[in-house]
Amino acid sequence: MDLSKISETLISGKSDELKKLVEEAVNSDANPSDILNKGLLPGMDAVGQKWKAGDMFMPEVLRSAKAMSNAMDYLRPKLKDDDLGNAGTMVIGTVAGDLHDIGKDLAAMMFEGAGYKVINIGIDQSNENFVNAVKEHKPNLLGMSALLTTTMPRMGEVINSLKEAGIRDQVAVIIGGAPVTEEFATEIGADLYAPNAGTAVEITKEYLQKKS
Ligand code: B1M
Repeated sequence: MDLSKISETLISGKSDELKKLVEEAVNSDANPSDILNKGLLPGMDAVGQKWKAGDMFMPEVLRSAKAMSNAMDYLRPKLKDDDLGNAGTMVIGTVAGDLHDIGKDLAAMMFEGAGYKVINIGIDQSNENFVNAVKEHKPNLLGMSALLTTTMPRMGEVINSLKEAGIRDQVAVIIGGAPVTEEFATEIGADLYAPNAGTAVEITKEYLQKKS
């Protein structure tokens, strides 16, 4: 089966059609790992590039991200454990007191689309929950999102808690959300700041490559 059709359908955001194509590919004995790596991931990569270039807008990106997520719900059980997570493991959540999840979920889907195994711990997560998730899942990347100026300080607190737990060095920390800035990220000791989910994936890749 021509897996580029899967990429194209993902870019166009046609969720039902995409799921049908992925099902057809699985039934025609295509390797699930190839469906992911040669169909879905290049499609999501192209979405990120087009968005950055201004050739796609937020509603279209969200449609593609939803289509990716639906296709992944079907494909995930068929993948071997090491198919997902080639790029690393990420824990992501929205900080305590903050219920906004649209940007965080978009970032989570973009990271999953880029080959990360993503553990999305959800909204309104206490500092302790972030630290416990890092201890439990041992990710190489921790993502935090905050949309309120009143909840942004939780991000610095989580970083301090990671230090206190002696695990700060084990994980790169990326933060984002509308009120968050590069200056704030530097101030609280985060490794990375991204103004949007596409950039987040890109700068993380560069950062982790440099580190390894
Ligand atoms: Co709220 N809200 N909200 N809200 N809300 C804002 C954030 C606000 C700016 C609106 C305003 O007043 N103009 C304002 C915050 C003001 C401030 O603190 N500076 C605000 C407020 C005040 C509130 C309440 C307090 C309102 C009230 O009840 N009085 C309340 C707080 C609830 C709480 O959290 N405790 C509240 C509630 C809500 C809803 C529940 C109604 C709803 C959230 C629904 C949901 O998320 N499921 C909501 C919404 C929708 C918004 C706005 C309108 C849109 C946010 C959004 O989803 N944008 C927002 C106004 C705005 O931002 N224009 C607003 C789309 C999304 C894709 O963008 O999340 O910024 P965003 O994500 C971007 C980047 O920031 C980045 O990537 C994404 C794009 O690619 N990014 C990351 C985000 N996380 C990242 C993580 C990364 C990397 C990049 O790496 C880990």
